[in-house]
Amino acid sequence: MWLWIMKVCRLKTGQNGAPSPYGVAASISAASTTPPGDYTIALSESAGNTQTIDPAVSGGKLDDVTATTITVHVLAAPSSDTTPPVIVPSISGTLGNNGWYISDVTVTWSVTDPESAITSSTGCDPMTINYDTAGITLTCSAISAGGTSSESVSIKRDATAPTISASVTPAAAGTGWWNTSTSAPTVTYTCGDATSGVASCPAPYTFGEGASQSNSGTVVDNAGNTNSAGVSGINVDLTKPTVTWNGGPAAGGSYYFGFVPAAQPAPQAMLFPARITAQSVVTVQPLAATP
Ligand SMILES: [Ca+2]
Ligand SMILES: [Ca+2]
Repeated sequence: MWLWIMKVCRLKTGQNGAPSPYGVAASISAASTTPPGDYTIALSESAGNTQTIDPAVSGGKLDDVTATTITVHVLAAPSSDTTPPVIVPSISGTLGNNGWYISDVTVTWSVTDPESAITSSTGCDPMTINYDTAGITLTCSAISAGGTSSESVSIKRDATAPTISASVTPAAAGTGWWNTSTSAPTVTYTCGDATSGVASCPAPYTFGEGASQSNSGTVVDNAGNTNSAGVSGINVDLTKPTVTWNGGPAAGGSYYFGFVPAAQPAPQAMLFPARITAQSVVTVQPLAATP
């Protein structure tokens, strides 16, 4: 609703040229859709001392006035709304850990004002965040006759699984087994995550003895996404084989092999060094066999 304020700018001129003691009366009305502003309206006297002032206004009436103008100031009506719009965000998506979303996130806004119309708003259209981000802030602002208000939301999205790889050291022996020569194998995990970061990565694991062993681990990022890796087919034998003699030489015993020359008189013994060195002594010991 607009408020009309009227000013009459010129008094009637009397017969002798002196200002008339009489004022000029007029009444003006306008539609509520008339925009605020200053309106200069030309006045002229007409027969019967009645004027229609402007097509936009009706009922104008002047009494015996000389040609002049009046200025009408149209002001906006004071608003009865003293509160700005109410803005409520709505967020849809799958929330993971630590405030991170692990899916696409759609943000919509409810903008209302029960007392007056929303005359303008910015940033209040629905928006979908379909990419990983460490943080984006969305702001909706709206204006009504009650004032301006704005609300913001911050979105963190990580919908990408962390990375993980497993490696075994040392390498196996040529037989494909880890043995006393290689020592026990250890699997080590390497983890990474681009957006929210790694929350936990599996610790290294050292295998004991056994065939066809396996081990796996799971990495978790700060948003709660997971990924796994592992190794399998790990054969470990760290125990040397045992040898049992059934008969024959005993472990630790010493035996002569080869030709044992007959005892010779000392002077002659010096003549047969080759025969003496032909004999050998073998000490029997357990073998350090490998699988
Ligand atoms: Ca309001
Ligand atoms: Ca991630």
